[in-house]
Amino acid sequence: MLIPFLASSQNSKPNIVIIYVDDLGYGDIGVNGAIGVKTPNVDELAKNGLNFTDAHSSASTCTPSRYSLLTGSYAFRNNAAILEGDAPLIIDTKKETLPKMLQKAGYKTGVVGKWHLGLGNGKIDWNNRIDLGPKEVGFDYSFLIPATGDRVPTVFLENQRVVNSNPNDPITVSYGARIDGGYPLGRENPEMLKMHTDPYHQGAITNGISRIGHMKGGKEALWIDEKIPFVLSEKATSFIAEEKDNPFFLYFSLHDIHQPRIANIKFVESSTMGPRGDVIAQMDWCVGEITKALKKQNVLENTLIIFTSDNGPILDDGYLDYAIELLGEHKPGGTYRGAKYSVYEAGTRMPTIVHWPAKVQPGKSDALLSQVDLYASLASLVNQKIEKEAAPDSENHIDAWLGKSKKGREFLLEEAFTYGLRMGNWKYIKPKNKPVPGWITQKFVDPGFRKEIQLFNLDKDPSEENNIAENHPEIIKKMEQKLQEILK
Ligand code: NG6
Ligand code: CA
Repeated sequence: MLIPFLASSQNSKPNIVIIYVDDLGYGDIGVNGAIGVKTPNVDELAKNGLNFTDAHSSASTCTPSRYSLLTGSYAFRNNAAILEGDAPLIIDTKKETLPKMLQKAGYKTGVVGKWHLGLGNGKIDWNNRIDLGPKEVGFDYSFLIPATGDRVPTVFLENQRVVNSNPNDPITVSYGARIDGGYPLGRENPEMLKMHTDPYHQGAITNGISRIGHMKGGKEALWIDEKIPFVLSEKATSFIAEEKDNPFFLYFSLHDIHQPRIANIKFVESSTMGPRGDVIAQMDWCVGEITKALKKQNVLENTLIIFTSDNGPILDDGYLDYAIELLGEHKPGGTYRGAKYSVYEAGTRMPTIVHWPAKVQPGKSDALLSQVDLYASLASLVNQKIEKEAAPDSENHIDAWLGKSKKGREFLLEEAFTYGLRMGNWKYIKPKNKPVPGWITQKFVDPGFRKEIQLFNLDKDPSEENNIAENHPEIIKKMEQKLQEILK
Protein backbone atom coordinates (compact mmCIF):
# COMPACT_ATOMS: atom_id res chain seq x y z
CA MET A 1 0.00 0.00 0.00
CA LEU A 2 1.27 3.46 -0.83
CA ILE A 3 1.16 5.87 2.06
CA PRO A 4 0.62 9.26 0.40
CA PHE A 5 2.83 11.18 2.84
CA LEU A 6 5.78 8.85 2.37
CA ALA A 7 5.37 8.80 -1.37
CA SER A 8 5.53 12.55 -1.59
CA SER A 9 8.47 12.94 0.77
CA GLN A 10 10.36 10.31 -1.22
CA ASN A 11 9.88 12.18 -4.43
CA SER A 12 10.58 15.68 -3.29
CA LYS A 13 14.17 16.78 -2.87
CA PRO A 14 15.13 17.33 0.74
CA ASN A 15 16.22 20.72 1.95
CA ILE A 16 19.87 20.63 2.96
CA VAL A 17 21.23 22.54 5.93
CA ILE A 18 24.91 22.38 6.83
CA ILE A 19 25.44 23.73 10.33
CA TYR A 20 29.15 24.47 10.36
CA VAL A 21 30.50 25.29 13.79
CA ASP A 22 33.90 26.95 14.10
CA ASP A 23 36.65 25.23 16.13
CA LEU A 24 34.27 22.81 17.86
CA GLY A 25 36.06 19.68 19.02
CA TYR A 26 34.87 16.08 18.92
CA GLY A 27 34.31 16.03 22.68
CA ASP A 28 32.65 19.45 22.92
CA ILE A 29 29.06 18.18 22.66
CA GLY A 30 27.05 16.37 25.29
CA VAL A 31 26.54 13.16 23.32
CA ASN A 32 30.28 12.87 22.82
CA GLY A 33 31.04 13.28 26.50
CA ALA A 34 31.24 17.04 27.19
CA ILE A 35 31.65 17.88 30.86
CA GLY A 36 30.89 21.32 32.22
CA VAL A 37 28.54 22.47 29.46
CA LYS A 38 25.21 21.16 28.22
CA THR A 39 24.23 20.97 24.55
CA PRO A 40 20.60 19.81 24.63
CA ASN A 41 19.74 20.93 21.09
CA VAL A 42 22.72 19.21 19.51
CA ASP A 43 22.07 16.12 21.63
CA GLU A 44 18.49 16.05 20.41
CA LEU A 45 19.72 16.08 16.80
CA ALA A 46 22.01 13.17 17.67
CA LYS A 47 19.24 11.26 19.42
CA ASN A 48 17.02 11.48 16.37
CA GLY A 49 19.81 11.27 13.84
CA LEU A 50 23.05 9.53 13.07
CA ASN A 51 26.11 10.35 15.16
CA PHE A 52 29.41 9.74 13.35
CA THR A 53 32.51 8.77 15.29
CA ASP A 54 35.09 8.94 12.49
CA ALA A 55 34.03 11.77 10.18
CA HIS A 56 36.62 14.42 9.31
CA SER A 57 37.02 17.94 8.13
CA SER A 58 39.55 17.90 5.34
CA ALA A 59 42.01 20.08 7.28
CA SER A 60 42.83 21.22 10.79
CA THR A 61 42.26 24.91 10.00
CA CYS A 62 39.34 26.89 8.73
CA THR A 63 39.98 28.23 5.22
CA PRO A 64 41.33 24.91 3.88
CA SER A 65 38.38 22.93 5.30
CA ARG A 66 35.82 25.37 3.94
CA TYR A 67 37.52 25.41 0.58
CA SER A 68 37.32 21.61 0.37
CA LEU A 69 33.72 21.51 1.57
CA LEU A 70 32.53 23.90 -1.15
CA THR A 71 34.76 22.72 -4.01
CA GLY A 72 35.30 18.98 -3.41
CA SER A 73 38.99 19.64 -3.90
CA TYR A 74 41.85 19.32 -1.41
CA ALA A 75 43.17 22.64 -0.15
CA PHE A 76 46.78 21.90 -1.11
CA ARG A 77 45.76 21.97 -4.78
CA ASN A 78 45.13 25.67 -4.38
CA ASN A 79 47.59 26.41 -1.57
CA ALA A 80 44.56 27.38 0.50
CA ALA A 81 45.71 28.60 3.93
CA ILE A 82 44.25 30.80 6.68
CA LEU A 83 43.35 34.11 5.02
CA GLU A 84 43.54 37.68 6.25
CA GLY A 85 40.36 39.75 6.24
CA ASP A 86 41.14 41.54 2.97
CA ALA A 87 42.35 38.52 0.96
CA PRO A 88 40.99 37.87 -2.55
CA LEU A 89 38.44 35.12 -3.20
CA ILE A 90 40.28 31.79 -3.49
CA ILE A 91 37.54 29.83 -5.26
CA ASP A 92 37.77 29.84 -9.04
CA THR A 93 34.43 31.30 -10.14
CA LYS A 94 34.64 29.48 -13.46
CA LYS A 95 34.53 26.12 -11.72
CA GLU A 96 31.47 24.35 -10.43
CA THR A 97 30.97 24.35 -6.66
CA LEU A 98 28.69 22.56 -4.24
CA PRO A 99 26.14 25.41 -4.21
CA LYS A 100 26.27 25.79 -8.02
CA MET A 101 25.62 22.08 -8.40
CA LEU A 102 22.64 22.39 -6.06
CA GLN A 103 21.34 25.43 -7.96
CA LYS A 104 21.28 23.28 -11.10
CA ALA A 105 19.27 20.73 -9.16
CA GLY A 106 16.68 23.44 -8.46
CA TYR A 107 17.83 24.59 -5.03
CA LYS A 108 17.76 28.10 -3.64
CA THR A 109 21.08 28.54 -1.93
CA GLY A 110 22.13 30.73 0.98
CA VAL A 111 25.14 31.23 3.20
CA VAL A 112 24.81 32.86 6.61
CA GLY A 113 27.83 33.37 8.86
CA LYS A 114 31.56 33.08 8.62
CA TRP A 115 33.00 33.13 5.09
CA HIS A 116 36.83 33.24 5.33
CA LEU A 117 37.34 32.29 1.68
CA GLY A 118 38.37 35.74 0.50
CA LEU A 119 36.44 38.39 -1.41
CA GLY A 120 37.03 40.42 -4.57
CA ASN A 121 40.11 40.04 -6.71
CA GLY A 122 42.70 42.27 -5.17
CA LYS A 123 42.03 45.52 -3.45
CA ILE A 124 38.57 45.46 -1.86
CA ASP A 125 36.41 48.57 -1.90
CA TRP A 126 34.36 48.06 1.26
CA ASN A 127 32.06 50.98 0.35
CA ASN A 128 30.48 49.41 -2.71
CA ARG A 129 29.22 46.00 -3.73
CA ILE A 130 32.17 43.61 -3.60
CA ASP A 131 32.30 42.04 -7.00
CA LEU A 132 33.54 38.52 -6.26
CA GLY A 133 32.08 36.52 -3.42
CA PRO A 134 29.33 34.07 -2.50
CA LYS A 135 27.10 35.05 -5.45
CA GLU A 136 29.80 34.15 -7.96
CA VAL A 137 30.47 30.93 -6.04
CA GLY A 138 26.82 29.86 -6.27
CA PHE A 139 24.92 31.37 -3.35
CA ASP A 140 21.71 33.24 -4.19
CA TYR A 141 21.76 34.91 -0.80
CA SER A 142 24.58 35.76 1.58
CA PHE A 143 24.94 37.34 5.00
CA LEU A 144 28.53 37.23 6.09
CA ILE A 145 31.21 37.75 8.63
CA PRO A 146 33.86 38.38 5.95
CA ALA A 147 36.76 36.47 7.57
CA THR A 148 36.93 35.70 11.32
CA GLY A 149 35.74 37.41 14.47
CA ASP A 150 39.32 38.31 15.31
CA ARG A 151 40.05 40.05 12.01
CA VAL A 152 38.94 43.41 10.65
CA PRO A 153 36.68 44.61 9.16
CA THR A 154 34.20 43.82 11.95
CA VAL A 155 31.13 44.44 9.81
CA PHE A 156 28.49 42.21 8.25
CA LEU A 157 28.04 41.94 4.51
CA GLU A 158 24.60 41.26 3.06
CA ASN A 159 24.68 40.23 -0.56
CA GLN A 160 28.24 41.54 -0.72
CA ARG A 161 27.50 45.02 0.63
CA VAL A 162 28.42 46.25 4.10
CA VAL A 163 25.29 46.44 6.27
CA ASN A 164 24.69 50.00 7.60
CA SER A 165 27.52 51.51 5.62
CA ASN A 166 27.66 55.28 5.41
CA PRO A 167 29.31 57.05 2.46
CA ASN A 168 30.30 59.86 4.82
CA ASP A 169 32.26 57.43 6.97
CA PRO A 170 33.98 55.17 4.44
CA ILE A 171 35.70 51.97 5.54
CA THR A 172 39.40 51.36 5.04
CA VAL A 173 41.19 48.17 6.04
CA SER A 174 44.90 47.40 6.15
CA TYR A 175 46.87 44.33 7.08
CA GLY A 176 50.11 46.24 6.65
CA ALA A 177 50.66 49.85 7.56
CA ARG A 178 48.73 51.63 10.25
CA ILE A 179 45.88 53.83 8.95
CA ASP A 180 45.92 57.50 9.88
CA GLY A 181 42.81 58.26 11.94
CA GLY A 182 41.97 54.57 12.27
CA TYR A 183 40.55 52.80 15.33
CA PRO A 184 42.86 52.77 18.34
CA LEU A 185 45.13 49.77 18.74
CA GLY A 186 45.07 47.20 21.51
CA ARG A 187 48.80 47.42 22.03
CA GLU A 188 48.58 51.18 22.70
CA ASN A 189 45.24 51.38 24.50
CA PRO A 190 44.90 48.29 26.67
CA GLU A 191 42.65 50.27 29.03
CA MET A 192 39.93 50.19 26.34
CA LEU A 193 39.79 46.39 26.20
CA LYS A 194 37.16 43.97 27.53
CA MET A 195 39.59 41.11 27.09
CA HIS A 196 43.38 41.06 26.77
CA THR A 197 45.24 39.24 24.03
CA ASP A 198 48.61 38.03 22.82
CA PRO A 199 50.64 40.44 20.64
CA TYR A 200 49.14 39.05 17.41
CA HIS A 201 45.65 40.35 18.23
CA GLN A 202 46.52 43.85 19.36
CA GLY A 203 45.40 45.72 16.26
CA ALA A 204 42.21 47.77 15.77
CA ILE A 205 39.85 47.95 18.73
CA THR A 206 36.16 47.77 17.89
CA ASN A 207 33.47 47.05 20.48
CA GLY A 208 36.18 46.97 23.14
CA ILE A 209 38.00 44.07 21.50
CA SER A 210 41.29 44.28 19.66
CA ARG A 211 41.70 42.28 16.44
CA ILE A 212 44.21 41.41 13.76
CA GLY A 213 44.62 44.28 11.26
CA HIS A 214 43.89 48.00 11.05
CA MET A 215 40.56 49.62 10.29
CA LYS A 216 39.06 53.06 9.87
CA GLY A 217 35.46 54.25 9.39
CA GLY A 218 32.16 52.38 9.20
CA LYS A 219 31.27 53.29 12.77
CA GLU A 220 27.55 52.59 12.29
CA ALA A 221 28.30 49.28 10.60
CA LEU A 222 30.45 47.74 13.34
CA TRP A 223 29.07 44.54 14.75
CA ILE A 224 28.54 43.97 18.44
CA ASP A 225 30.13 40.64 19.25
CA GLU A 226 27.60 39.83 21.96
CA LYS A 227 24.79 40.01 19.38
CA ILE A 228 26.35 37.92 16.63
CA PRO A 229 24.53 34.64 17.48
CA PHE A 230 21.17 36.44 17.45
CA VAL A 231 21.85 38.28 14.20
CA LEU A 232 23.04 35.16 12.40
CA SER A 233 20.24 32.94 13.70
CA GLU A 234 17.67 35.54 12.66
CA LYS A 235 19.11 35.75 9.13
CA ALA A 236 19.24 31.95 8.85
CA THR A 237 15.67 31.45 10.07
CA SER A 238 14.40 34.22 7.74
CA PHE A 239 16.07 32.45 4.82
CA ILE A 240 14.30 29.23 5.83
CA ALA A 241 10.95 31.03 6.10
CA GLU A 242 11.44 32.70 2.72
CA GLU A 243 12.51 29.58 0.85
CA LYS A 244 10.35 26.98 2.55
CA ASP A 245 8.42 26.24 -0.65
CA ASN A 246 11.55 25.53 -2.70
CA PRO A 247 14.11 22.95 -1.98
CA PHE A 248 16.78 25.08 -0.30
CA PHE A 249 20.40 24.72 0.71
CA LEU A 250 21.51 26.70 3.74
CA TYR A 251 25.16 26.82 4.70
CA PHE A 252 24.88 28.14 8.26
CA SER A 253 28.40 28.89 9.30
CA LEU A 254 28.48 29.96 12.92
CA HIS A 255 31.00 32.34 14.42
CA ASP A 256 30.96 30.31 17.65
CA ILE A 257 33.05 28.87 19.11
CA HIS A 258 35.93 30.80 17.52
CA GLN A 259 37.65 33.56 19.45
CA PRO A 260 37.07 36.22 20.59
CA ARG A 261 34.73 34.17 22.75
CA ILE A 262 32.44 36.94 23.97
CA ALA A 263 29.21 35.28 25.07
CA ASN A 264 25.94 37.17 25.23
CA ILE A 265 24.79 37.82 28.81
CA LYS A 266 22.08 35.19 28.24
CA PHE A 267 24.84 32.56 28.16
CA VAL A 268 27.44 34.02 30.51
CA GLU A 269 28.18 31.48 33.25
CA SER A 270 25.97 28.87 31.61
CA SER A 271 28.98 26.55 31.78
CA THR A 272 31.66 25.89 34.36
CA MET A 273 34.38 26.54 31.77
CA GLY A 274 34.24 30.30 31.38
CA PRO A 275 33.81 31.96 27.98
CA ARG A 276 34.76 28.87 25.94
CA GLY A 277 32.05 26.79 27.59
CA ASP A 278 29.56 29.65 27.48
CA VAL A 279 29.91 30.02 23.72
CA ILE A 280 29.41 26.26 23.33
CA ALA A 281 26.05 26.76 25.07
CA GLN A 282 25.42 29.76 22.79
CA MET A 283 26.23 27.66 19.72
CA ASP A 284 23.80 25.02 20.97
CA TRP A 285 21.09 27.67 21.27
CA CYS A 286 21.67 28.67 17.61
CA VAL A 287 21.22 25.02 16.60
CA GLY A 288 17.92 24.98 18.49
CA GLU A 289 16.79 28.11 16.62
CA ILE A 290 17.35 26.34 13.30
CA THR A 291 15.47 23.18 14.23
CA LYS A 292 12.66 25.28 15.69
CA ALA A 293 12.41 27.30 12.48
CA LEU A 294 12.38 24.16 10.33
CA LYS A 295 9.63 22.73 12.51
CA LYS A 296 7.65 25.95 12.39
CA GLN A 297 7.80 26.00 8.59
CA ASN A 298 6.79 22.34 8.57
CA VAL A 299 9.89 21.21 6.73
CA LEU A 300 11.95 19.51 9.43
CA GLU A 301 10.85 16.03 8.32
CA ASN A 302 12.30 16.42 4.86
CA THR A 303 15.38 18.46 5.71
CA LEU A 304 18.80 16.86 5.74
CA ILE A 305 20.76 18.57 8.50
CA ILE A 306 24.50 17.99 8.64
CA PHE A 307 25.94 19.33 11.87
CA THR A 308 29.72 19.50 12.04
CA SER A 309 32.82 21.68 12.53
CA ASP A 310 35.68 23.05 10.43
CA ASN A 311 38.65 22.02 12.57
CA GLY A 312 39.57 20.74 15.98
CA PRO A 313 39.38 22.57 19.29
CA ILE A 314 41.81 25.12 20.64
CA LEU A 315 41.96 26.47 24.16
CA ASP A 316 44.35 29.40 23.89
CA ASP A 317 44.21 30.93 20.41
CA GLY A 318 45.35 34.37 21.53
CA TYR A 319 42.63 35.94 23.73
CA LEU A 320 42.95 35.72 27.48
CA ASP A 321 39.71 33.96 28.37
CA TYR A 322 41.09 31.33 30.76
CA ALA A 323 39.98 28.37 28.65
CA ILE A 324 42.92 26.32 29.91
CA GLU A 325 42.55 27.27 33.54
CA LEU A 326 38.78 26.63 33.64
CA LEU A 327 38.73 23.43 31.60
CA GLY A 328 38.31 21.02 34.50
CA GLU A 329 37.80 17.41 33.39
CA HIS A 330 36.37 18.37 30.01
CA LYS A 331 38.18 16.91 26.97
CA PRO A 332 37.59 19.11 23.90
CA GLY A 333 39.03 16.51 21.52
CA GLY A 334 37.46 13.53 23.29
CA THR A 335 39.94 10.69 23.64
CA TYR A 336 41.82 11.89 20.58
CA ARG A 337 45.22 13.51 20.55
CA GLY A 338 45.81 16.93 19.03
CA ALA A 339 43.81 20.08 18.42
CA LYS A 340 43.26 22.78 15.83
CA TYR A 341 46.45 23.13 13.71
CA SER A 342 47.42 19.52 14.47
CA VAL A 343 47.76 16.48 12.25
CA TYR A 344 46.77 14.19 15.10
CA GLU A 345 43.20 12.94 15.04
CA ALA A 346 41.53 15.70 17.07
CA GLY A 347 42.65 18.19 14.40
CA THR A 348 40.16 16.85 11.88
CA ARG A 349 37.95 14.25 13.59
CA MET A 350 34.81 16.30 13.94
CA PRO A 351 31.61 16.00 15.89
CA THR A 352 29.28 15.07 13.02
CA ILE A 353 25.56 14.44 13.10
CA VAL A 354 23.24 13.73 10.19
CA HIS A 355 19.56 14.29 10.85
CA TRP A 356 16.81 13.63 8.32
CA PRO A 357 13.69 12.20 9.94
CA ALA A 358 12.15 11.11 6.62
CA LYS A 359 15.14 8.99 5.63
CA VAL A 360 17.80 8.51 8.28
CA GLN A 361 17.46 5.97 11.07
CA PRO A 362 18.82 7.17 14.40
CA GLY A 363 22.03 5.51 15.53
CA LYS A 364 25.79 5.70 15.40
CA SER A 365 28.21 5.13 12.56
CA ASP A 366 31.95 4.60 12.52
CA ALA A 367 32.24 5.01 8.73
CA LEU A 368 35.44 6.82 7.76
CA LEU A 369 34.24 9.98 6.01
CA SER A 370 35.60 13.32 4.89
CA GLN A 371 33.73 16.57 4.33
CA VAL A 372 35.39 16.77 0.91
CA ASP A 373 32.98 13.96 -0.04
CA LEU A 374 29.82 15.93 0.66
CA TYR A 375 29.96 17.42 -2.84
CA ALA A 376 29.83 14.09 -4.72
CA SER A 377 27.57 12.50 -2.12
CA LEU A 378 24.98 15.29 -2.28
CA ALA A 379 25.25 15.37 -6.08
CA SER A 380 24.28 11.73 -6.09
CA LEU A 381 21.43 12.40 -3.68
CA VAL A 382 19.90 15.07 -5.93
CA ASN A 383 20.76 13.26 -9.19
CA GLN A 384 23.23 15.77 -10.55
CA LYS A 385 26.25 14.80 -12.51
CA ILE A 386 29.55 16.39 -11.58
CA GLU A 387 30.94 18.73 -14.23
CA LYS A 388 34.26 17.96 -15.81
CA GLU A 389 37.19 19.09 -13.67
CA ALA A 390 34.91 19.81 -10.72
CA ALA A 391 35.35 18.20 -7.31
CA PRO A 392 38.42 16.08 -8.16
CA ASP A 393 38.83 14.68 -4.65
CA SER A 394 35.20 14.11 -3.75
CA GLU A 395 33.93 10.54 -3.45
CA ASN A 396 30.30 9.57 -3.41
CA HIS A 397 29.56 8.02 -0.02
CA ILE A 398 25.92 8.98 0.22
CA ASP A 399 24.96 5.55 1.58
CA ALA A 400 27.38 5.98 4.45
CA TRP A 401 26.28 9.56 5.13
CA LEU A 402 22.67 8.37 5.34
CA GLY A 403 23.48 5.31 7.43
CA LYS A 404 22.60 2.71 4.80
CA SER A 405 26.18 1.49 4.77
CA LYS A 406 29.00 1.46 7.30
CA LYS A 407 31.61 1.56 4.60
CA GLY A 408 33.19 4.94 3.98
CA ARG A 409 36.58 5.81 2.51
CA GLU A 410 39.39 3.36 1.98
CA PHE A 411 41.95 6.17 2.39
CA LEU A 412 41.43 9.57 3.98
CA LEU A 413 43.75 12.57 3.78
CA GLU A 414 44.17 14.89 6.76
CA GLU A 415 45.73 18.25 5.86
CA ALA A 416 47.68 20.18 8.50
CA PHE A 417 51.25 21.53 8.63
CA THR A 418 52.09 18.09 7.28
CA TYR A 419 49.85 15.33 5.93
CA GLY A 420 48.15 12.52 7.76
CA LEU A 421 46.70 9.55 5.95
CA ARG A 422 44.19 7.04 7.25
CA MET A 423 43.82 3.55 5.84
CA GLY A 424 41.15 1.88 7.91
CA ASN A 425 42.42 2.30 11.43
CA TRP A 426 46.04 2.82 10.40
CA LYS A 427 47.25 6.37 10.68
CA TYR A 428 50.38 7.51 8.90
CA ILE A 429 52.01 10.93 9.40
CA LYS A 430 54.40 12.28 6.82
CA PRO A 431 57.70 13.38 8.35
CA LYS A 432 58.73 17.00 8.18
CA ASN A 433 62.14 18.23 9.13
CA LYS A 434 61.32 21.85 9.95
CA PRO A 435 60.87 23.72 13.20
CA VAL A 436 57.32 24.40 14.36
CA PRO A 437 56.19 27.92 13.29
CA GLY A 438 56.85 30.42 16.09
CA TRP A 439 53.26 31.44 16.77
CA ILE A 440 52.17 27.80 17.05
CA THR A 441 54.64 27.15 19.85
CA GLN A 442 52.81 29.76 21.92
CA LYS A 443 49.48 27.94 21.66
CA PHE A 444 50.31 24.84 23.69
CA VAL A 445 49.47 22.78 20.62
CA ASP A 446 51.58 20.01 19.11
CA PRO A 447 51.15 20.26 15.33
CA GLY A 448 52.30 16.66 15.16
CA PHE A 449 55.11 16.68 12.69
CA ARG A 450 58.41 14.99 13.42
CA LYS A 451 61.47 14.27 11.37
CA GLU A 452 60.71 10.56 11.53
CA ILE A 453 57.72 8.68 10.13
CA GLN A 454 54.84 8.14 12.55
CA LEU A 455 52.45 5.22 12.30
CA PHE A 456 49.66 4.42 14.73
CA ASN A 457 47.12 1.66 15.00
CA LEU A 458 43.99 3.48 16.14
CA ASP A 459 42.21 0.20 16.97
CA LYS A 460 44.60 -0.41 19.83
CA ASP A 461 45.88 3.12 20.30
CA PRO A 462 43.16 5.70 19.53
CA SER A 463 45.17 8.43 21.25
CA GLU A 464 48.18 8.01 18.94
CA GLU A 465 50.68 7.42 21.72
CA ASN A 466 52.76 4.53 20.39
CA ASN A 467 54.59 5.09 17.17
CA ILE A 468 54.91 1.62 15.64
CA ALA A 469 56.43 2.69 12.32
CA GLU A 470 59.45 0.44 12.77
CA ASN A 471 57.35 -2.72 13.00
CA HIS A 472 55.30 -2.23 9.82
CA PRO A 473 57.43 -1.39 6.77
CA GLU A 474 54.87 -2.96 4.40
CA ILE A 475 51.99 -0.83 5.69
CA ILE A 476 54.15 2.27 5.44
CA LYS A 477 55.13 1.45 1.89
CA LYS A 478 51.51 1.10 0.86
CA MET A 479 50.44 4.29 2.59
CA GLU A 480 53.36 6.33 1.25
CA GLN A 481 52.54 5.18 -2.26
CA LYS A 482 48.95 6.25 -1.83
CA LEU A 483 49.95 9.61 -0.39
CA GLN A 484 52.30 10.25 -3.30
CA GLU A 485 49.49 9.41 -5.69
CA ILE A 486 47.18 11.90 -3.97
CA LEU A 487 49.79 14.66 -3.77
CA LYS A 488 51.16 14.42 -7.29
C1 NG6 B 1 45.56 32.31 13.16
C2 NG6 B 1 45.33 33.33 14.23
C3 NG6 B 1 44.22 32.85 15.12
C4 NG6 B 1 42.98 32.47 14.32
C5 NG6 B 1 43.35 31.55 13.19
C6 NG6 B 1 42.22 31.31 12.24
C7 NG6 B 1 47.46 34.41 14.84
C8 NG6 B 1 48.68 34.31 15.69
N1 NG6 B 1 46.56 33.48 15.02
O1 NG6 B 1 46.55 32.76 12.28
O2 NG6 B 1 43.91 33.84 16.04
O3 NG6 B 1 42.36 33.62 13.83
O4 NG6 B 1 44.37 32.11 12.42
O5 NG6 B 1 41.34 30.43 12.79
O6 NG6 B 1 47.32 35.30 14.02
S1 NG6 B 1 40.44 29.65 11.79
O7 NG6 B 1 39.55 28.82 12.60
O8 NG6 B 1 39.71 30.63 11.04
O9 NG6 B 1 41.33 28.82 10.98
CA1 CA C 1 37.96 27.23 12.54
